[in-house]
Amino acid sequence: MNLRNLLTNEEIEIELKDVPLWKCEGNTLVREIVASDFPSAIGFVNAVAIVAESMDHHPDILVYGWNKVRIITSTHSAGGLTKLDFELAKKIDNLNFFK
Ligand code: H2B
Repeated sequence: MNLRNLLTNEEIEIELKDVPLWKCEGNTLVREIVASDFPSAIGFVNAVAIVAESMDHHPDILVYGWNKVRIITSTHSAGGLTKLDFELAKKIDNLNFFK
């Protein structure tokens, strides 16, 4: 199975069960984080950047309201969600950055 193949709605529903911190918004996968402070939010963003670069799969990242981070992933080349987005989500969760 090609990781960059577009998933069906049924496949997305199944994948979502493995990433309860994430929700589907349109054709993207989103996680919202409230960090304790700005440096912590930025530290998280840096950790996500390293994971994303290692996968060659790059989410949109929004830092706002001094301590909030919104991670938005979709596969641009496929025009929607693929297995790669869920792999990225799991790797970000496994960082366990906010204990
Ligand atoms: N990130 C995301 N989110 N979607 C892509 O389709 C994508 C990417 N493509 N990172 C990668 C880079 C591609 O441009 C390179 C050439 O592999």
